[in-house]
Amino acid sequence: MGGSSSKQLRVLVVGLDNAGKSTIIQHMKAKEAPSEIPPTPGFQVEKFKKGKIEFTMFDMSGSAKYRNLWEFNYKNCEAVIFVADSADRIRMCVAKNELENMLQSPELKPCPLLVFANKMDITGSMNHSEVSEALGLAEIHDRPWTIISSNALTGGGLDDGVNWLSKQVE
Ligand SMILES: Nc1nc2c(ncn2[C@@H]2O[C@H](COP(=O)(O)OP(=O)(O)OP(=O)(O)O)[C@@H](O)[C@H]2O)c(=O)[nH]1
Ligand SMILES: [Mg+2]
Repeated sequence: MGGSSSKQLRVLVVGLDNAGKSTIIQHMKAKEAPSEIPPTPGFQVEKFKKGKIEFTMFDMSGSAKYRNLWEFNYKNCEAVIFVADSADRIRMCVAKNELENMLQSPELKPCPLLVFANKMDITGSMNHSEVSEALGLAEIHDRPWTIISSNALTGGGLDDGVNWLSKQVE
């Protein structure tokens, strides 16, 4: 009480359908393995506190028919989490295109970008440097970014991601 001021942070969470966005958010929120989550229709807003930060996460649907909703939150957000399915080699180029489109939008501020190379538990999945290369992250110069391998089922890597985001906005 009194003195411990908490900071609000609005985070846009995007990536292709089935990447694990909602599972990641549920795990961050509840600190336990989430039960099977259905595809997000449109988007959903989740709020929770971690350390000194009150996160508001805009959990966007990655489904092709809803991806046009992402841009309505570009103006509004102060950080972006892009979730890639490391096991989905075939659609990694689609993910790259969507990421590029987003980063080219003048509406999106030069806010921090956290990329999760999710589903690292799946045999044969790409490691984080392969995902980084496939997404062309090295070409991003207009904002702080990082890539972290994650497993949304066990929570592996999620705290590292939250800590990185928290540092960026301190
Ligand atoms: N093996 C494994 N499965 C995961 C992981 N993260 C999520 N999943 C599973 O992947 C599926 C999709 O997860 P969601 O969290 O619904 O994916 P989403 O990105 O929110 O998908 P949309 O809402 O459709 O855009 C679910 O069956 C999850 O249980 C992970 O790290 N490893
Ligand atoms: Mg979802």
